[in-house]
Amino acid sequence: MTLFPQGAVTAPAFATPTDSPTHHAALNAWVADCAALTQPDRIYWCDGSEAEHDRLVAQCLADGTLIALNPKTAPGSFLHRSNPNDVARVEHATFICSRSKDDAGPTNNWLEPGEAKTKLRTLFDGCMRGRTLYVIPYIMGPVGSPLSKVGIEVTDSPYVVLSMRIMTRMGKAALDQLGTDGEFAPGLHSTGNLDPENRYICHFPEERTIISFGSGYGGNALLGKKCFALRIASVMARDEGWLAEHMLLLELTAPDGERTYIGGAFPSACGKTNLAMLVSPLENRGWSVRTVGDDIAWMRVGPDGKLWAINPEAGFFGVVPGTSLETNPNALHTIERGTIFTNVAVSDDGTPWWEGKDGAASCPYDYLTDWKGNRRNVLDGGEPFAHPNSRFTASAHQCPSLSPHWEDFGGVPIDALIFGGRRDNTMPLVLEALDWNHGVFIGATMGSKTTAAASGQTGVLRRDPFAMLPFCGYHMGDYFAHWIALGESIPDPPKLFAVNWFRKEDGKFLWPGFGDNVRALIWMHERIRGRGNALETPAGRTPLAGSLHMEGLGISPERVARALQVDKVEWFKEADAIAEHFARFGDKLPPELAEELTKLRARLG
Ligand code: OXD
Ligand code: MN
Repeated sequence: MTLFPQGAVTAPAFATPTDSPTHHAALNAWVADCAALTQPDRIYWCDGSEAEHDRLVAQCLADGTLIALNPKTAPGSFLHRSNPNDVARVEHATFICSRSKDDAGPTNNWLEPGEAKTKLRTLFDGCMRGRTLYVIPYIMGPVGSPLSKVGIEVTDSPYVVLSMRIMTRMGKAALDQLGTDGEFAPGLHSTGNLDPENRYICHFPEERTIISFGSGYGGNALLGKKCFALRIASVMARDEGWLAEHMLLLELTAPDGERTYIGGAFPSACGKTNLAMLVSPLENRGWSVRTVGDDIAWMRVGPDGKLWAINPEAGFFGVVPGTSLETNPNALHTIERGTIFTNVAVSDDGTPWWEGKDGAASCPYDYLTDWKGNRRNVLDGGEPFAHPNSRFTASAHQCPSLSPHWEDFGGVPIDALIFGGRRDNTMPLVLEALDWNHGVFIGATMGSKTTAAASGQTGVLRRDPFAMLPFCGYHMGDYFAHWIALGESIPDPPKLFAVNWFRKEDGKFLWPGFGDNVRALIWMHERIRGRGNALETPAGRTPLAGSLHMEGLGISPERVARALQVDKVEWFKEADAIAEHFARFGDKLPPELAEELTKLRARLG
């Protein structure tokens, strides 16, 4: 495999296979190729050990990449401040470089692969001079699982190395899994000089390769996550008949011990981590939720005919602001120690702080140093102290609600899939799809208000099919067709649902959300087992009055009814908006989805 085939490059003397811990010839050749182009001072192969971690941390503390936090209030945790121009995913600078433009489809930016490589070649030329080139072998999925896949990230960022060590199974284990001729997805990354004008996150789906330049932000730089586990893996999944999805995974246990596994697609920063780590207010009634994953699911049909899912990640890269004991105690406990915080604020005693941390209580500090490093009086107002997309990076093992099944080799059997978004109106609290194709229609037409997870305007409604708009590595119309086709090939398919925790009335949320969302999950659990009453509405099935578990819910049945309402006037408008959305896909729109729209209109009358 030659990354930059056009133009000869000569590997420098230090980049010989003998310096490498592997006899994997293609891997050694590729690393040598990267080194020849980028001209680092050193090449370092990461082994994933504790000693390596400690050395890197010491180096990052010395050069200011990391700032030590208070060992009492945040033991083993560090703060990283990114360049203020580099705080989120950059969708405008993210490219699918498929051979044919049509394969990228109308929802992706496309660059012709040769043109992209020429551009990248210029940017990478000598960009690691004076720096170390780190080779990160990593596994997405449990070590040794037949569902796992190996990636190699070459980077010049020690922050990326430390973060990949948390987010993936990294180092020697990955090289062992790869052997001397295993397949891997190559990824080359450099922060370059962080010039936003020269920022390119490029994917070459046919070569399963990622090349990312000019950003150190997680979604652009931790190549195992969005780039491999979603954009490249979605193409692999299409080719091989499985699914790579932007979904949380959770385990719901009923009082009788029966378990339901649920996957949930929500756009970025719409509460996936909160739902995955939900604390059930009905725990004392026997209903509990445990976490399997909070962002990505790889799913394939198992021998029993069900869909089985793994979480390919080993940690959480979550949005910090709003995380409190009230909203997500499990996340708060997860990040009590051993966490890399990026772009949060810090108190004078070195305790990390963010908007919403104190819940209903007031901020205990008079002064805070904001995410840009400016010490300000907390009463001064002005910009938030923590960036709205500030993040925590923490190992899954630190999560108190982690399911004992979270790294089962074969994954967990999926009973339900949820599609959710942030919408002020139209979409009810919970809706059951009439059948598989109707569920795919719901996924394909998901709308949600934009958030700070990507650069650009926030709070505007956009269609984000399957929460995959920024992550699907091929033509979205073909992706819909893949979902439709898969329905026919799963003998025992999961039930499909939509949810909307964010519906508003007079500017206020109708539903309390957070832990109380378990009530919608319980209704799903019942529906999957042929119980739980439902009302047929033109949009799908909603819980019949009295069939949602209401014990301890502090709101009136009338308010719940309004949260569940399917308003025909809103849905007429929705149908028109869906028609407009579908028009983008031209003749790639599967006829089954056009038919679903016709059926929706017919049901509306
Ligand atoms: C994420 C995202 O970081 O979706 O998970 O942006
Ligand atoms: Mn995400």
